[in-house]
Amino acid sequence: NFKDGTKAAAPDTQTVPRHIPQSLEEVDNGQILGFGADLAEDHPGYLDQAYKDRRMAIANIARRHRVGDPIPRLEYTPDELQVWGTVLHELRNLYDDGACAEFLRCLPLFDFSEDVVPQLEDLSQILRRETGWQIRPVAGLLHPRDFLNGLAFQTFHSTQYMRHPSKPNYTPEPDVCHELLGHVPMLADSAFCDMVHSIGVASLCADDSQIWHLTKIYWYTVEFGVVQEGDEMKAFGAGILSSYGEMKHMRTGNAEFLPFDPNAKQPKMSYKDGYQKRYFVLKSFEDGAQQLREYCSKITPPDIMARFLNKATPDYSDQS
Ligand code: HBI
Ligand code: FE
Repeated sequence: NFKDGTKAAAPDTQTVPRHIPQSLEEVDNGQILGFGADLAEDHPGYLDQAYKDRRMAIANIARRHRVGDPIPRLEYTPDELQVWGTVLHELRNLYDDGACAEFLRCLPLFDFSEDVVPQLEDLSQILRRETGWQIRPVAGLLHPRDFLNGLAFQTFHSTQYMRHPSKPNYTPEPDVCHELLGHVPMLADSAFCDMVHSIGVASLCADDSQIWHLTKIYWYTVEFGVVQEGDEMKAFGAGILSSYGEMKHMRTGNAEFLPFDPNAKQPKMSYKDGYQKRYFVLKSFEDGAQQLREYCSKITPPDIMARFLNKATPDYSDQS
């Protein structure tokens, strides 16, 4: 799970009105927090110069990428492919039992195989077709405001590098396995997308403390959310869907399950001390989307709500 970069919630001291991004181009994808190419001492790749060079090369693809251009394809190394294969193999066995129905419906659209690391560009095209969402490459952990603002433009910022091969079951930061197995399949479901979109729209006019609240909402839904199906709890959060241990932990019922309420004070996020102690439960994505639209309307002027939320699938015709 993420190590840092999400604690930048200083009190809002600015006096001039904040500029609200009018297009995805205005959402910064360059301000990377936490690990850039300088990995921290406790990162599994800290002493591996070849790994750091590789990370730098991949980060440069993201820095050079312009909205509307195809995402450059990466030739993954045998080491990287091995990691992907191992992770996919392990997780696949858990999905039938632990993943929500929407995830199971969407996963086959992507045709994942242990023999090839999927390319962001191909997945982005599938998402555009299914829900109108798209992927934009990013070098690492983005500032929360920029990351959340991207969601308002139906854009998911995704890393493209692989976790370190010494620890296939662990990464302290998002990597391509987490993004592609945890996040991307859910973004092919339109009810889920509506819910995430509302979080993004709410972030456009949010002050810094509201951004912090939305970061927690994002954490307890998109990263670690569960949805009730009959009398069972099924995972839709990417942090569960991309972690063998987290999925087992959630399914064996040693944690607490509480109803999701975006208006309530959200508990402190824990990402250092093992698995989640509590999960928040949605009745459905339609229900979650409704709750989040109501929250959004409290902090977002009606004209901005209308402009962003009533819009049909974005028009990509000028980008091809
Ligand atoms: N950046 N690249 C990337 N991926 C994330 O999942 C992510 C992020 N920045 C912030 C973030 N997640 C969350 O802490 C929330 O602010 C949304
Ligand atoms: Fe994530």
